[in-house]
Amino acid sequence: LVLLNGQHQPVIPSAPGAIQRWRIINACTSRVLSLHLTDHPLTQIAQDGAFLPAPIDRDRVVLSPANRADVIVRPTRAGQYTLVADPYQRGTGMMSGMMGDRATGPIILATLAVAGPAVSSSPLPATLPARPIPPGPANAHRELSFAMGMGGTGGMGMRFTIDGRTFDDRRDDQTVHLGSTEDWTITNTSPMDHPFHLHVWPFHVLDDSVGTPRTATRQDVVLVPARGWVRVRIPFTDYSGRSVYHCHTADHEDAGMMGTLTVVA
Ligand SMILES: [Cu+2]
Repeated sequence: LVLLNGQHQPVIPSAPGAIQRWRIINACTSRVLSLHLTDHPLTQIAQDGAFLPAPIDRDRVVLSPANRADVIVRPTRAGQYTLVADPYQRGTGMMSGMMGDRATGPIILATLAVAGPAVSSSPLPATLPARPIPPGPANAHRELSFAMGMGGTGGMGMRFTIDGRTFDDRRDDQTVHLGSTEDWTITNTSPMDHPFHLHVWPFHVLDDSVGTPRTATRQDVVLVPARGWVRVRIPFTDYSGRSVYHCHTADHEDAGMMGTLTVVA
């Protein structure tokens, strides 16, 4: 069961021509939401709370756990529009079957009910105040490897590791100098996707192994494809101190798929 603001399939009233801004947060523990609104584009203006360079009409917005998207919805005609989360395969082959991704059909999240007299609203701005990507070359490159294997606690179940290790808050996994810009390549040797999340320092996605269109803005969660990789550019500005990065699939994080990061002045 997937709820929207604690409600099952709520109705969102609107009028023809009226603008609504929806900030959609994927608060699911492990589900990737592949969202579309029937017969209507989702005009995305922000990702993870940061403006895109310009509004973009999308047929579909894909949010991994903890991703956020701000979308503008302006129906031109009266009618019923359905917000749907389509099935999304988080893994390949056997893993996908084990995770039950195939068994899940489309999920209706809400209905936009458009009725009444038309209203006029001002056009969207052509450009938005996005932060540009920090120029390269980066001061340093790092590689992180997300992996899964057999033999979790007590030898049973799965192990979820980053660079072969599970989380230990007494260990410093990465040490970075304040003010530096780094390119990190996060590889995923496992047969399922892992959403990489870094606290405190948002990043630009440079590239990934499956050609996902870039958001061209700062984000703080990115899906690392099964048996693939993502490359991100991280400006370590503003704050020194200790923080963490982790998989945002909650059960993987709980099993130790997390590391520590120390930014030193
Ligand atoms: Cu994971």
